[in-house]
Amino acid sequence: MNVQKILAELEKNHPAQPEFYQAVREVLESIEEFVNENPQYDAHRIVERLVEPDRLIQFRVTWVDDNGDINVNRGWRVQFNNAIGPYKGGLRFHPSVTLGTLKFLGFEQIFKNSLTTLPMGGAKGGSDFNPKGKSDAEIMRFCQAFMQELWRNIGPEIDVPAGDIGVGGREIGFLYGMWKKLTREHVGVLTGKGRNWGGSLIRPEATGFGGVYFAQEMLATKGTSFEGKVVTLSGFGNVTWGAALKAVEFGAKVVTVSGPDGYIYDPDGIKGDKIDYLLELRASNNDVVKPYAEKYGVEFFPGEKPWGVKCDIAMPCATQNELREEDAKKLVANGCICIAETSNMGCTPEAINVFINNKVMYGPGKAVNAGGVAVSGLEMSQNSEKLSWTREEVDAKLIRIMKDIHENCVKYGTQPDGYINYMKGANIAGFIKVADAMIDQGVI
Ligand code: 2IT
Repeated sequence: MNVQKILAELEKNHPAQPEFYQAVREVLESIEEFVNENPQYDAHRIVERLVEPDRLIQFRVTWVDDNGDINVNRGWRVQFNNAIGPYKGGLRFHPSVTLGTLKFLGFEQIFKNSLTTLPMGGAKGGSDFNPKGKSDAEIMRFCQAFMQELWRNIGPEIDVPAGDIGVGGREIGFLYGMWKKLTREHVGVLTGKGRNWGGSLIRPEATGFGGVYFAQEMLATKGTSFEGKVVTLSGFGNVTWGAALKAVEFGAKVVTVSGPDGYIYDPDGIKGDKIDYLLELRASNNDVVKPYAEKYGVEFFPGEKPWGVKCDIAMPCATQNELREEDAKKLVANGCICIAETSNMGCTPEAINVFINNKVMYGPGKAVNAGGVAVSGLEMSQNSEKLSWTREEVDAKLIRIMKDIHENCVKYGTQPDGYINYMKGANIAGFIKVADAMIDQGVI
């Protein structure tokens, strides 16, 4: 496999999508040696086929705001690869979303979903709609307009969207309502549904819980745990909330959360009511964390990220490329032992190099945050058998899945000196299952 040639072709064929190139480059560089040792993959042109999405769907979303004005947004669904199961992946509503963003996320999702051990292909979708400052009624009308286009392209055995940034339980409800009205079916076409109409217990917490379970496995390789550790988190949404709950339950002290406006530092630890308050912040549609500082009398650092705060464990839980080289250097200098990337591609390639060169444990998003989509997969299973499992049952399965992902990363990522390169391990393990399925299914 000629990585440089494939990347050059990719840039030519998919102009101006730097996040997509970044995600592809990381995977190709990680799997290069493995692919060259296993010539069947090149013989079937697996990598060239894998970097090209199966299908891109783009549509206009037209909706009316509370003033009666007409608004126009773009909507997309990238159906990337369904070799191992129906397309599966979240929807992101954020003004920064472009087709390139969704291609990077869809590409990552292929490997992540493969790692979960469940039968799910990779997809992603969303819109450049900005939920900030919108009323609930505006959000509902937007979701309805979005689904009026998307519904033809999805289905419980075709493509099963879920939430991501800007899409939580409320939005999934509005999207599902319109799907149901248009199709007259009540089936498991979206995940992250409400508990009383087909949703799974633990799905809201799953990404954060899974991230902490994975980090716990990483720490165990060094004979340590969350007990008594200081943890910095970024973000303040669903993922951050779940991670904070579980890290505190495991005996850690969580000292930061952040938003686009800056970060807050709470030296007493974010626990109990303070964690629940994050849900209120998210529901307010304001996209800021400063009110936390005002409510609990702690310091707010406008425009800054939390990576300069001394910690043992750092868990980026917000958005892509939010942890850069200079942040990574600060974390290493401050003695951080574990970076568990709970967001998608939260660290830049330069930051990852700093961790790997310093032999600091770094878990990549596609492994660490796979608990979210894994419990989505369990929601699909429950919908198919028309049963709902107990909290204990879902949690036990999530723990098993995160342990399996960790074992797979160790299997393919352990270096001769014993350092575990989780990025390499996750990319190779995720690749094998999809690539072998593609070979089995012929040239399609
Ligand atoms: O990035 C992700 O894995 C998600 N946003 C969750 C996807 C899903 O289908 O639950």
